[in-house]
Amino acid sequence: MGVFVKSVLIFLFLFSKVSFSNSFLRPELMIRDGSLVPLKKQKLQFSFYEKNDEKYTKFKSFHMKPMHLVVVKSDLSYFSHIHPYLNENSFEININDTYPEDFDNQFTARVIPEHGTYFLFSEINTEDFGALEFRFEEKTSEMGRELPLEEDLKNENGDYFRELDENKRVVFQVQQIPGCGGVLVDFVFHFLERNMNQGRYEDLSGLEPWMMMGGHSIVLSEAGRTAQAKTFLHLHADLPSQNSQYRFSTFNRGSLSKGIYRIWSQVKVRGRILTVPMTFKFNPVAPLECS
Ligand SMILES: [Cu+2]
Repeated sequence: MGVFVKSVLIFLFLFSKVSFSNSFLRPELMIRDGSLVPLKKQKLQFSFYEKNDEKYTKFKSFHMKPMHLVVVKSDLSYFSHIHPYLNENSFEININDTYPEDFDNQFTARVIPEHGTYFLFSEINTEDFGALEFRFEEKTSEMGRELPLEEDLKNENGDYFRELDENKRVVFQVQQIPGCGGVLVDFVFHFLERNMNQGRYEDLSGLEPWMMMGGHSIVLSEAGRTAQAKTFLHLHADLPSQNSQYRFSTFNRGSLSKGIYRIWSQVKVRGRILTVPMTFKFNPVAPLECS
């Protein structure tokens, strides 16, 4: 690349306004054009620096990717889970662009669909510090609308459900098993399909693993006005062996408090990724009293 082109590119990149360091590395997010523009193809570039300001280089991939990046609008109305590529020790990806050759980057086309504030949660794996998570906040040039989070509907059994199309639906439950020092919380997605002959709903068939796991999910709290203040969980489920019920588990030591949450589950079925959001009320139960 010529020196002139390079300096123009450097000029076009501006530093992120809000990012959150952890005690190991300082992150830097550069956005082509300086700030996010709805539906415009833009390159995001993430770099990480050590305390002495040297660029960190010892990355390892996990779940088959060098970086997992979740981008949500601040009102949690939009979600995408994408995978920047490692290039000269920075992680790069074009958002609002398509990667037809990369199945795992099919959600890059509509990362910033409209004006507003966006939260970026990036996860990397390092040789020295293990897996690390970094959060960023970016705004487009206009405020954008903020939609309230509406709890999903419940069926006659009191379980949340969502129709995916006229023949597929998901039933969602939160189960809690008290333990010593915390509570095992299972987020259970049961995927069902209508049997055309009998009319009733049965287990969905054709489940496949995606990125080495049965299913992937992201949990975010309604509470917290900033990316840093939100509760963020990235959970995985095994591929169901008997039925089509995915169980995303976490041991709650207090990070999940009473409130409204949104979870997005992503599973691969018959060659396609199904992304299913659910908005639910969470009421934590008390852990066991253990001596
Ligand atoms: Cu990922």
